[in-house]
Amino acid sequence: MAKSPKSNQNSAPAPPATNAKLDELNQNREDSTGQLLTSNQGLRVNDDQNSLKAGERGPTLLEDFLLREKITHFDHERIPERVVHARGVAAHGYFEAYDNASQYSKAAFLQPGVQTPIFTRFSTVAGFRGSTDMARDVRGFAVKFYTQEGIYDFVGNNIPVFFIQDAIKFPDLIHAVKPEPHNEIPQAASAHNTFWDFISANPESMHMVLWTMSDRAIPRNLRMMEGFNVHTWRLIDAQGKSRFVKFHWKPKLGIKSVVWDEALQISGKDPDFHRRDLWENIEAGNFPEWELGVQVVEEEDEFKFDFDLLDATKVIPEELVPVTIIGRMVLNRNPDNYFAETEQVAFHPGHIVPGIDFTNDPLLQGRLFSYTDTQLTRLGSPNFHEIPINRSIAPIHNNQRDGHMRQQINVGKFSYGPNLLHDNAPRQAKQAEGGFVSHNERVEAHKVRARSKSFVDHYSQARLFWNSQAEIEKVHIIKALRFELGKVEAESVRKRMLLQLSLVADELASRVAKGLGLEVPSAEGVQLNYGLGADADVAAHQSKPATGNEPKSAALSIENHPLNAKKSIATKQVAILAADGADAASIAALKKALEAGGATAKLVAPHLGHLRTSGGEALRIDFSLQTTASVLFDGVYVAGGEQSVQALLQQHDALHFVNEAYRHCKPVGAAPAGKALLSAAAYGGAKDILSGDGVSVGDGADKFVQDLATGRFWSRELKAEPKV
Ligand code: HDD
Repeated sequence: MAKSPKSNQNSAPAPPATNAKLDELNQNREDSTGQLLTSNQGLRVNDDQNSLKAGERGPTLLEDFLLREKITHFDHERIPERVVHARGVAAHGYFEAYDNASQYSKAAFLQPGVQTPIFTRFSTVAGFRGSTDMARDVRGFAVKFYTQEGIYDFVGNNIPVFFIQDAIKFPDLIHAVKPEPHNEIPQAASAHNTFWDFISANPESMHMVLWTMSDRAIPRNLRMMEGFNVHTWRLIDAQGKSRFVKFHWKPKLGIKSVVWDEALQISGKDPDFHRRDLWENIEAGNFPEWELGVQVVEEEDEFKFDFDLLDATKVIPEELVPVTIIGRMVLNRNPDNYFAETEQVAFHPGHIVPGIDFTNDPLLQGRLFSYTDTQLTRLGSPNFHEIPINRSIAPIHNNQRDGHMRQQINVGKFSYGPNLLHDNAPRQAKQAEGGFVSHNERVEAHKVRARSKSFVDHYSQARLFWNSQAEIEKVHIIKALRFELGKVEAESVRKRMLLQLSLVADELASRVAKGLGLEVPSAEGVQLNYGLGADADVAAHQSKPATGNEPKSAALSIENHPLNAKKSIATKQVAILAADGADAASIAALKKALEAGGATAKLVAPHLGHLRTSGGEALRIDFSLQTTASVLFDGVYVAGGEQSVQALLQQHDALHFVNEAYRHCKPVGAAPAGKALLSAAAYGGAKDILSGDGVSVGDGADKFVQDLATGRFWSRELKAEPKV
């Protein structure tokens, strides 16, 4: 459970959507409004629609420098997409430190009340740039802090653990998860045969894989998911004392996900579902907000846990070390240009400031190499820090020079140090002047290529995660595994996965096995710890099968998560189904109740344009039944008015709309006349629609709004499919 500090939480008014970084970006913004067309050299252009030819019907002349400039620039518009996290969306905002962060860290941006401009990019991992937002995948959660002491990058995910313990395995993991190389199938999903082949032979993945098979991997939107910096880091206080820390972003609106069937459909109906949601909410002033939390462990307590703090496949359960909230982040402005900002932003876990430092987590250590290296390919030059979105607002002075696309004009003849002719400028900064000094950890060791035995237990925390899930969450994990493993062609891989799952929990393995039509194989005599060196003592590194009843941790579940205790309808979207003859009063009453709680309603009708209410009023329709779907909303309400309901009864799409919302366990409501539509939509898995939980007919707006705040009514799914 998160501890709340005595803080100036929410006390500071939201600053206008400008800040030091946004102001600095002004020098690069270009607005053509009212301007004349020019070439890239500033020449005014008279005609850029016709090339220069020898006669109207003759050949184009090589002389046409305007044609050549335009086409050449176009030919070079693309840069390599990120090898992972290619599909992303980002927004500007600010971070504000509460009054309790400075006790742990001397970082200037963590001092009481300090506001720091930030740029946050969310992403999927496996899909290409043009893939769907709704793939079952980890979400990247990367925050660039433009601090007074330079750039600090938080390069995290929405899942607190990782698939592997050592960065040297990352290329294997990513080759396995990306589309298979011979035919580039499947897109925007984890590859089937290769991914599960890798996972089934890599027990350290078992914890993370359960997270990715859970609803965490299909978030409702990016505003309602947690963020984690995964590794254990160090915070260094003003006295130089180091403490271990795990960072968390806690969404103010709680954690919400969709169900898999919705995700599949959203991928077709609106592949931009997440980026659209983020964009529209920021435009509407519903600024997404997260609180930054820390789990702090004193150095002397490093070995008091039964897992290793340096092992990125482990969480520190919040019951063992509570999360202390130390600040908040608000996203309040969309970028001006996707390429210039969201595509060119370059994150790096090695961008740190005094007050934060690394640990020896071998996954983190490898990352510290990878991120600069990848920018050299992607952005093409060691000068990527000069690209406007990457530029620090703290001044930059050093002896680095030249390179492709260098922007800075370094004056003078001194580009080395020490120099006596220029008073040693730029001079090294003392610690007291903010000079960065690495934490002086004592390290004395043999050089070995090895994995620590303290990293070996791969199942206990996977089991803790499984045990912590509510029944509906377990059902979703089982269904996800049946789906994913069902796509695997090799039976040997499916069986090996069942074996791995059985070492997490027998119940998990046997329920998945039922869907695959297989028996769970026996673990006897199987050596499980693959991926060690050829001469490694595999027996000594044998993972321990988890046994006994392990405790639960509420923060690992979505259903039981403390953040979800507070019910709210804020920013939820409701579809009101209506047609000509609808009763304006029922629509107005619902809209008013929704707007009072910060939710919005969209009018969905058989056609676009306007509908005429029973009182003769013209209401603007937001979507036709053909251009939207229930999967894009949080709840569905059928407006009153006999004529309207009769018209909707003639529309298969209207029946499907209601039926589907019910099957996805969303609140369904209707004015009294709308009961007929609900009855007609009661087929298949929705046959008990009129008696189901979270269904309100003629109960007025209040009951529907209450149901909307509750969110989902899982009893329907558990009843419809009792034996999953
Ligand atoms: Fe990574 C991008 C997060 C392990 C190598 N990573 C990237 C991004 C995020 C993460 C959010 C996208 C940043 C953006 O929006 O531009 N990565 C993680 C987390 C990890 C992790 C939370 C484990 C705890 N990554 C990891 C390892 C390696 C990389 C072990 C390599 C050894 N990651 C990269 C990369 C990327 C990247 C290849 C691709 C594009 C980029 O860096 O800028 O360098």
